[in-house]
Amino acid sequence: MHKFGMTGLSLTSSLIGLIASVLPASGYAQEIADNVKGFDHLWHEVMVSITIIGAAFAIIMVYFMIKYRRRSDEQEGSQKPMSTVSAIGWAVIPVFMFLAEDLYMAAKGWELYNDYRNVPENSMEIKLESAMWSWDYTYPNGVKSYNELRVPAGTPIVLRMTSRDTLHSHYIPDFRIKEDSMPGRVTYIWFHPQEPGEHVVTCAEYCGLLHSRMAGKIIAMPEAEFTAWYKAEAKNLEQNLASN
Ligand SMILES: [Cu+2]
Repeated sequence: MHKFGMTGLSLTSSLIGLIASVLPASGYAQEIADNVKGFDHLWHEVMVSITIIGAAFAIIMVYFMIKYRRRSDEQEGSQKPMSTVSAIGWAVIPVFMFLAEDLYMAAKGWELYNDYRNVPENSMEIKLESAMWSWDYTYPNGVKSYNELRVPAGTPIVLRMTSRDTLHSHYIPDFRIKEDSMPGRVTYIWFHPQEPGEHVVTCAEYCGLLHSRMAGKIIAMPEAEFTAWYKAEAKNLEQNLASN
């Protein structure tokens, strides 16, 4: 009996472990996806994959070109035509092998795309209106800034974007994210500055004469420093409004 009891217990606990590992993480503390690592990793995998496949094809082709080259003008090949079955086999099997590889990569791409579209909980929401030729940011407390976005390091940031005039695209290379902004529609991107530091913002959608000058920066600050700056700016804003 005792023995049975133990088995039942360990079975139950391993069942609980299994269920816990299958359940989605939502409901628990949400882990913030690392898009930078994810995209870099996928890019690396794609490069490795095409390099290996490309090199293998090139080596085999060169080997065959030398081995089966024509040695004199009169020489004729002795190879018999392939049977239908082996011709189909040689076409279909490699296609599925490479397709499997492509689908595997594509699945990883979809996963990353989902991360890129799923805004983490407790993100700080900042409005962005792009215009010829500037980035106009508005913080939740009404503070505005132009071409320079200060954010607290460690907090995910979501930009809700629209445009005053034409199409622009808010591109932050360091965070591997880019999204168009356009009049009459709200689009979004989010990023997670984990450390204090500066990051270039640039416009990635040709928007007229000064498109190439449409650059800005994200300044991720230590949280306490950001809070002090944020409060001071809010106070300035209040005083300006009161004096007008
Ligand atoms: Cu632009």
